[in-house]
Amino acid sequence: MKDCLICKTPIEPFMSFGKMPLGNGFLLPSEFEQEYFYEMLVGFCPVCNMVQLLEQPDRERMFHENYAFFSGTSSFMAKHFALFAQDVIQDYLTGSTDPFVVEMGSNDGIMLQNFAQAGIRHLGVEPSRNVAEVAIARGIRTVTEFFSADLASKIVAENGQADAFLAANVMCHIPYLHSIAEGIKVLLKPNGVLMFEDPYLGDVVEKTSYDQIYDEHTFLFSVTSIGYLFAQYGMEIVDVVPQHTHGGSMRYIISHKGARPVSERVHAQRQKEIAMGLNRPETFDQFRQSCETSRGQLKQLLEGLKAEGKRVVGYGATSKSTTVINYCGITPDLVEFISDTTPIKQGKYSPGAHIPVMGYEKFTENYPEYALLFAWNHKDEIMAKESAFIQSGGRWIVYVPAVGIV
Ligand code: JHZ
Ligand code: SAH
Ligand code: ZN
Repeated sequence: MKDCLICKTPIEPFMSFGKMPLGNGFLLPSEFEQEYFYEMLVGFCPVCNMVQLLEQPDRERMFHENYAFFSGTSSFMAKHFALFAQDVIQDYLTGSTDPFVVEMGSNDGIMLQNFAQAGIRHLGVEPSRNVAEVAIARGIRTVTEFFSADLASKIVAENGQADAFLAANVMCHIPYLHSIAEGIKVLLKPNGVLMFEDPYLGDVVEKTSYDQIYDEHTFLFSVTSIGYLFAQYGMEIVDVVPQHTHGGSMRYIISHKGARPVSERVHAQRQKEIAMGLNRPETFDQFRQSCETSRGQLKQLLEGLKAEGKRVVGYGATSKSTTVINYCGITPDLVEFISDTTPIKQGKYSPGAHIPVMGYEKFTENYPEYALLFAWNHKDEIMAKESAFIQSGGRWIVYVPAVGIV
């Protein structure tokens, strides 16, 4: 039993993935012996409905000066964040003289560059030094720290309150969300908005995309669980906007209670969550069974291809793939190597299973018969540029929403 990180109700896991390494823990052979593992247990809180990890590595193990994920590796995501910034500017900044925007988890500046270019006062809060340095080099104001209630007070003292507090794919990474909510409460102007997006629990359940569960993803959010958390700080969700990014995400727009009208979409999405059973423990027993079925099918497919002597290469050394590879027992004899465009991952080995990670040229210079699409969330972007692979006779292996060859 562990206490729910949001409401302190004691909860039991509905699923164990067993011992897992760090999702972004790409490593060298000299580091194999000391590789870090933790027990990946997932629980559902029947009171606040938050889905969460019951054990998690310390934050410094995950976010540091050698962080492996650079947001700028996807051009589709760069466009997404340009549109996100445009929405913020149009909908929430036009009425303000000298507006101020804070982003938590700003990484290489993929979102804030749009505010910097528009001459809008901004501040990124990004603890992983190597990615933060990319942003700083591009003229984006960034502090290399973890956001917290203490840091929020410092930011206010130095810059005044913010019109908008933004966070993409980071809120769900933070177990100490009470400190974050407290900080945002202090940081936001009376009419300010909090806008954040993260993978949506409804999509994960619907698509059996269990690979969204790994060390960095402490939580899988829903409108219900997020509403519960922020209500404790006198804040409310005023709008929700589903997103196609990262395999199905939700954008939450939150303000101080009563400051803005609440969209009908918020209530409608809560009703959908009830209809999907996201408030019931049985849903997660069912989810576990679906994960087990998916695992069996993927393993069988890869073993069959191996028996036929086919070459299979992984496409995208994603953090998500760490869960799939280790949960399904995918070994270097089933997947020859993983192709990835991120320099810091190349020449290293995948966490746990130690499949080599190679530069993209290794993929193009000798196409395999099959590519296992670990970066399935970037499918449209990838398919659009891989016609030569298909023309060479290559096929894609996918596992979300179902295992198959496409
Ligand atoms: P991608 C990371 O997850 C970690 P990951 C984190 N926890 C999170 O939530 C999201 O990001 C935001 C490569 N690639 O985006 C680049 C190609 O090689 O699915 C990346 O290594 N060729 C913060 O790691 C990986 O794939 C390509 O054409 O699951 C994609 O990682 C493209 C498009 C990507 O996030
Ligand atoms: N927003 C970007 C980056 C997501 S990666 C995108 O959507 O692509 C998550 C980032 O959050 C990492 O760069 C990590 O270093 C950072 N992070 C983790 N904990 C944080 C915290 N407490 N405060 C601020 N950033 C944090
Ligand atoms: Zn709870």
